[in-house]
Amino acid sequence: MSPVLTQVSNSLRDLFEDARRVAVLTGAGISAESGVPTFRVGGGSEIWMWRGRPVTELSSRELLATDPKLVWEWFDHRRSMLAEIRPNSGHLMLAEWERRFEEFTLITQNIDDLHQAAGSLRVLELHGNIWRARCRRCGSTFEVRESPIQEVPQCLACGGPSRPDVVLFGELLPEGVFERAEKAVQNCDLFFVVGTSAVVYPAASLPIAAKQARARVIEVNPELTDISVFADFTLLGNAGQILPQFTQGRFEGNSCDSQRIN
Ligand code: BV8
Ligand code: ZN
Repeated sequence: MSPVLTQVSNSLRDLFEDARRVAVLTGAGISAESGVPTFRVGGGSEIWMWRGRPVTELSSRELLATDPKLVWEWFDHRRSMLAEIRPNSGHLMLAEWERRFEEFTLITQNIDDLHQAAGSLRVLELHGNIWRARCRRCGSTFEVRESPIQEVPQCLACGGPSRPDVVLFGELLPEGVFERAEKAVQNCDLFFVVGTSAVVYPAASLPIAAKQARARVIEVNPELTDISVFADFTLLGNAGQILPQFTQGRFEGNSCDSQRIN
């Protein structure tokens, strides 16, 4: 089992300062401190439910085929929550890291646009974006910022019906995005896995790809996950508190290494 720490140690800071190519994969957990519900609550036992249905059904290709209006209502419910929500220190820190490293790739499973709101300029959105719609007739995409929506938004190009421009369960990821993410994690020095239960594929395969290549893998999560075994270090804590420690002052001596748990 890799070292499990509760604070960033001086040796981790050295790794951070020496890194030239860094990649980060984020999941719902990085938005939790902003007040956005995660998909798995209570340590992964229960799944987010709405109108008596689990998120895996509400965000599924099948439901879009049978009840597109309900799918829009589900995403509009989440958009109305997000309208008042701001990025937290975890998002802001990653936006700062984008400017710090020679090569920096931010890969997110989140559709909440909070990385962009925090100032991240280059975000690989594996699962799309909740503020974009896609025409079901001609495929063109357009922004839909109004929330709640009065009716299903019509395509600006052809007037056809639209759907949220997000990847539903059972759907393929956008062309090329996953491949660019995979290439980044296979060529980086450090790969951070922040706030994800690493259950959903193919996103969850990225930490394994990083490990098989040459990266040192650092996990940031209040709980251990399915990929903790692949991590070189697991930092047990909230992203908003842990990530800033990589650039904050050092501890005297090496006392913090004694923060290991295992
Ligand atoms: C695909 C957008 C090929 C929508 C999402 C049967 C048929 C078809 C496919 C499958 C199948 N069986 C399995 C699959 C594959 C499936 C899959 O993986 N299913 C899972 C449920 C097993 N994957 C797919 O369908 C993908 N496509 O495979 O295409 C294909 C196609 C057809 C047929 C065959 C193959 C598409 C998956 C994308 C789905 N869309 N999002 C929406 O947002 O509603 S996925 C969605 O769920 C998220 O984007 C994210 O990826 C996932 C949730 O995971 P997390 O982000 O990790 O969130 P979670 O709540 O789980 O965990 C939060 C973590 O944060 C916890 O660990 C917690 O401890 C931690 N945390 C909490 N607070 C903090 C914190 N960490 C740090 N700081 C804190 N403060
Ligand atoms: Zn159209």
